[in-house]
Amino acid sequence: MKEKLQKIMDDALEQINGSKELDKLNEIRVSFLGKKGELTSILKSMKEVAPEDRPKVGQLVNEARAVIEEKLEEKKQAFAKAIREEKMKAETIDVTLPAKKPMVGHRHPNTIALEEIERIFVGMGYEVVEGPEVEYDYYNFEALNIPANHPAKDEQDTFYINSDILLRTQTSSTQIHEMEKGKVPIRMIAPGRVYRSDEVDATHSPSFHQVEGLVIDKNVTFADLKGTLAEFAKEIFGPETKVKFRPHHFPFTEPSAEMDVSCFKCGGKGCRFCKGSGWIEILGCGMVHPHVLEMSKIDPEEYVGFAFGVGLERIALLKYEIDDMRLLYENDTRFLKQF
Ligand code: 2NM
Repeated sequence: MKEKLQKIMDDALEQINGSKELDKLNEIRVSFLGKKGELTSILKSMKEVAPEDRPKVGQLVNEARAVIEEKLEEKKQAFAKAIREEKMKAETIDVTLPAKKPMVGHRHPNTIALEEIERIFVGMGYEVVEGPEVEYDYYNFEALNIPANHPAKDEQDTFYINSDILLRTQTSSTQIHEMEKGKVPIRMIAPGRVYRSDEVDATHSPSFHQVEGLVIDKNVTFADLKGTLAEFAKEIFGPETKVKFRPHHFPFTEPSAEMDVSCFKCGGKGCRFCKGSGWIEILGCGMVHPHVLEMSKIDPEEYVGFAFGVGLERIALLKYEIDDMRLLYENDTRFLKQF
């Protein structure tokens, strides 16, 4: 019996040592230690062993089992180690390779232009005030002296939510709210998104951005307006920039004007950029209409004001020489990463 056991053990160890893969180890385990395995069958034939020898034989079988199990485990660890080492070799990392550059975000040209405009006016003592994009007809039109029959009120031009509520077409509505608060003097700019029912093309979009400015105080004059906007133009387009005011009409200002800046490409000589004229139109402005002040409970006998409105996209397009407004809305990172 002892020799038989020794033989089984030798066989097992030989097979274990000679095995080349993990699966083979399992087969060996089953054939020696499994239910129908060789060692197990010795235990089953114990009845043929003399009773007094049974404890001894049992002990020997258990010892043999322990040795085989230990060897199996050892071999299994050796396989695992070899597999790991092979994997490490295959997956080596070249730590000297340059790292991939992470994508870095950029400010949108609109944002850059807005921050610049805000910086200029905050520097002159203006407050930045935001207001709602969904407005009452009153704040968007009536309080701005825009009569009921004005073409801007047409459904062709304005997005109405109902007969009384709409998407603001200008940010002056925010200035009406500010005037109604009754705190004068006022020096503010109102930047924000506005909506007009326009077809999309290179210079139009149904939603764009405006910055409107308002100053209300005693003894404010058209000269203050001109000086302020001339300074603004120099800051935005460079110190050589000249400005020119042309008479215009807005219902909410009287007198009203449009301001042109000398072309910053050709310095005023005339080029493709300014379409040969030497001037580029950039904003509308004027002295706040007394009726507008009155409706917002500001006494036009005591207070005067000037106001202006500038398109943010227009400034961004000019400043960065972008020729199609749609580029500002598509969020193509190849475009945006230039700024
Ligand atoms: C413009 C042109 C001229 C303007 C007027 C007002 C207010 F609220 F005071 F009446 N805010 N903004 C104004 C004046 C806007 O945009 C082209």
